Formats: sequence, C-alpha cells, structure tokens
Amino acid sequence: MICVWIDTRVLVAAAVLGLLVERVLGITDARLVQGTNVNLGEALQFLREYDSEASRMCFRVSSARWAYSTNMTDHNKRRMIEEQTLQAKFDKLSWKRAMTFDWTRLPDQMVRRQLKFLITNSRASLSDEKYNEIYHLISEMKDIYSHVRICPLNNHETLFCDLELDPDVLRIMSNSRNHMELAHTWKEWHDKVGPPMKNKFMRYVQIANQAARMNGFLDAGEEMRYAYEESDFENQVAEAWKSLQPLYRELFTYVRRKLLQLYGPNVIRPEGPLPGHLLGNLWAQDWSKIIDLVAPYPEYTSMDVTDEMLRQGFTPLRMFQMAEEFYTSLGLQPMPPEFWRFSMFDKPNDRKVQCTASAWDFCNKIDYRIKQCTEVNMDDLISTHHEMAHIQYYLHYAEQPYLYRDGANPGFHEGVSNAISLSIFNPVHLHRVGLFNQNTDSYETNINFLMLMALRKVAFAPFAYLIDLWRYEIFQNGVQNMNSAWWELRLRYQGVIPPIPRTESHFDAAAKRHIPADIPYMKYFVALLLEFQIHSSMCFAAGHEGPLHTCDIYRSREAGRLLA
Ligand code: X8Z
Ligand code: ZN
Repeated sequence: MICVWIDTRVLVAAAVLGLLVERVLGITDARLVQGTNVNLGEALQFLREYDSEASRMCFRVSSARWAYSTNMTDHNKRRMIEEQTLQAKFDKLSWKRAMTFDWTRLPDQMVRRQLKFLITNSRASLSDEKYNEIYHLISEMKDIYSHVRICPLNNHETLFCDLELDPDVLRIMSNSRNHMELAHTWKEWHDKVGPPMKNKFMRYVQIANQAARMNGFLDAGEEMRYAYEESDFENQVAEAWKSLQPLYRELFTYVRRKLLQLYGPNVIRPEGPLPGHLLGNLWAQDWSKIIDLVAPYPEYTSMDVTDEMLRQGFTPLRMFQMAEEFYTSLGLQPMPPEFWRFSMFDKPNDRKVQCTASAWDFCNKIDYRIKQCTEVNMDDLISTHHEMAHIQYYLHYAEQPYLYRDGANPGFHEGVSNAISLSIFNPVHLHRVGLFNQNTDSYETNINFLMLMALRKVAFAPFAYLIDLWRYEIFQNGVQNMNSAWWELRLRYQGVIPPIPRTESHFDAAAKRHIPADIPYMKYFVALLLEFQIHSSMCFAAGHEGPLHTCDIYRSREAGRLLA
C-alpha cells in the first residue's frame, strides 16, 4: 500500500506522532515505512535490477541533456524532455516497488540504507497529477529566469532591452563603479525576474510541502535538511555561522569604510548597512570584483596571472592538460580517453550552448566529460582544476552502487573541488608552475591575496547560510510576507539592504537561480566549511609548514592518498 491515496491530514498526524515516538524512544529513520516485505533476497534482487536500470536511465538522460546543453536546438530540447519524462516515470515506479519493503527491518545495513535513499529522496509519493504539476512549475520558473532581458541605463526603448544575465548583467555588476547604473541594473533584474513567477512559486511551495509530509516530514525544509543525516543539523550550521560572524563583521566594516571613501555618505551610511548593489556582484555573494577598491596595498601587483598565461601562449586544451597533470602528480588517475574525446573545452561559434562550467558523470563507468567555455584567464584555470576534481570524485566512486554514487553529504562534492582550488589559486602554486614570477614572500602581496580570499570566501558565508534559512522559513510558516522575510534575513546576516525600497509585490529571492530551479543552497555553506578542513588535512599529510594559505599539495602522493 502506498500513501498517495491516504488523506494528508491523517499522514501529517501520523508523521507528527512518528516523530514524537522517534524522539522519545530515540529511534531514527523510521520514516515512510509502508510495506511489510522483509525478505532480504527479494530486496537484493530489486536493488540489483534497480541499479542497472537506473544507471541505464541516467546514461540516456545525461546524453540527452548533454546534447541539448552543447547544441541548444528545439529538437534537442524535445528529446531531452522526452528522456526526462521517462526517467520521472521510472523513478515513480521504483519508489512504489521500494515502498513494498519494510526497509527498517531488513537484516542488511547496505540494503536498508539504499532503500532509505530511494524512498526518502523523492517526490514520488505525490499523485501523478501533482508530480507532473510540480515538475512543470519548476521548468516554467527556470524558463522565465533564463529568458529575462533587461534595459540598460537611460535606454528604455525596447529595441535595446536585450541585456542577458550572463554575460551582460553580471559584467555591469562587477565592473561598473557608477552607482546609478548599478542601482538601475539591480532594479531591472529583480523587477523582471520575481513578479512573473511569484504565483508559480507559491503553488510549488504548497506541493513540495505535500510531498514532504507524505514522506513523513513536517515540511519540505525538514526534508532538505534530512539529507545531511544529522539530527541537529540546524544547530550545527548555526554554530558554524556564529564562529565565522566576527570575521565577517571585520571584513564588512573595513569594506564599508572603503566604499564610503569612494561613494560618499549620501550613498553609504557610515554606521549603517551596505547597499547590496555596490559589492561587485548582483547578489552581493562574492565581493572579489571590488578588490581594486579595497586592496590594502593597491600599489602591489595583483596575483592575476592571466597576462602571463597569454604571454606563454596558453590554450584551453593546455589548461586541461595542466589540470590533469596536477591530479596525476598526486598519484590519482589520468582522465579516461572518452573525456578527451567528448568534452567541450571551448565555446563553439557555430551553435548556441549553455556555458556554465560543469562536470558530467554518464553513469556507465566509462564516459565522463567537462563542459566549459574556457577562456585563457586565471579564473578559468582555477575552474578547470575545480571541475576536474568532480570527475576525480566520480571516478573514485564508480564501483559503488548507483544510489551511493554521490557526495558523502550534499556539501561534499563542492567541498572537495573547492579544496583543490585552494591549492591552485595560491601564490606558491602559481610560482611553482611558472605563472607567477614575483616574490611570493612579500608581506604586501600576501595580505592583498588574503583580502581577495576574504572577499570571496568570508563574504560568501552569510549569503550561503541565509538562502535556505529563508526557504526553511517559507516551507514552515507559509508564503505570506515572503519578500520582507527575505530582506530581514539579508539584513540580519549580511547587513545588506536593497538599493531602493521593496514591497510584497516583488519577489527578490527569485533573482537567485537556485530558488526557482529548486536547488538547495545550504550545501554551499557546508562546502565552504569543508573545503578548509579538507585542504588543511591534505596540507598536514603533505608535511606543509607555514601558514595555510601558502600550502600547495601539488606532487604530494600523501595528500593524494588521503584525498582518494
Ligand atoms: O551554483 C553554483 C555552481 C554550480 S554548483 C555554478 N555555485 C553557487 C552560485 O553560483 O551561487 C557555485 C558557488 C555557489
Ligand atoms: Zn563544483
């Protein structure tokens, strides 16, 4: 029996009761036990079949997604949607079969765990109608997001209103120092993205909550947190944020003073919050693009090695070869032949492609690819190493069952890749690979470097933390006053305000893609914590001495072993 036909109120009551029982008796994971089958042989047989069919499905969907992402034609889009629909059907069927077991009572931990993943990680408990509806709501919101075009400052003739998020809006927000232009661009983006999807988002919240409740959770926020398998997850991240807050405050007040000097007290209040449009990023999540305004020693050269890369005649291919050499220097595997054959390293000029860098696992233990519109510059050199770290992770868990082929928790994949980036974007490493020829011991260069890292990493912490705090709140308390709830959190954690007053007719959280796209965000906060822990452990293994920011694990077999 599956629960889709049961009255939701009964389910909510049962879920609440279940939670109480769990808390009192200390039993965890007793969610969604519907079936009675405890036959281990049958469970093993089911998982074997699931494993091969899910891997095959994943291969087909990944191939269709790849085809569309690297050649965005209507035909490829239709094919991708067809494959995704088949996969959704398969997921629903698998869920139903998994639900016939009482997974909590099966005498094999691996089987219990895989069934638990299959059952709790899904909206398949919804009726077919609602399952399709939420899927379509998310696609529609993503479509709205990707089709928004805005007008440049002082030009409201629709003819010129063709600025896209990437690269136009992002470029203005990082490079412009004209606060009127920044405020205009910020307002245009937020006004055009949020309101058209507000109703869809409200319905999405309703259905996501229904699915979560059917899975035995109080709401969809609790379901999102469950993936971390930590009963006090919320407290742990709150404590982590508390420990970072003093450092964030120092950065905040330092940056505010610098911006006050540039923009004056009419724009920046000396003791007040920071207007979010002046921090070099549309969402004020990464402040590194204003390093020129805040570098403690502006007369010292920056660590941007782009010019040196161009002088040495780097190509995208060479950047990928260099990244591969980094991993083999640690004793890890080279990229497989399919990687070199099928990856997309450059932006093609004969067709439209999705340029966001990404690493792909085609789930057949053979085919792994990176898609990146690589330009010869330092950011893309770091990104190349970062994406290849994801492929290394895929290769390392290739022999695991399908349901385990993922990060150890939702923040782990990104944490590992970011940890590698810490070794690459590093004065010592860039010197060792012949790209940074200045003195890496200079105090001023090091302080400038650390400021840049603070603008990237410390500034990101409150943002990464609050996005899902907002989502948890909406899932728990409902969608009324969602915009004021958003700005309350932005102010409380980031100390950031909008450039102009906002109302409930706006929906500013939607300006961040992960909200309409239904992508959890707390993983980036967790990854931010993990990356320094992983980096520090690998540096210890590599026998590094000196401050952590000068550690480069390049050529350390010990660090490589630990990472593997
Ligand atoms: O969404 C991403 C990546 C895909 S995992 C492009 N990131 C977050 C963001 O852009 O807000 C990476 C950093 C945080
Ligand atoms: Zn990544």
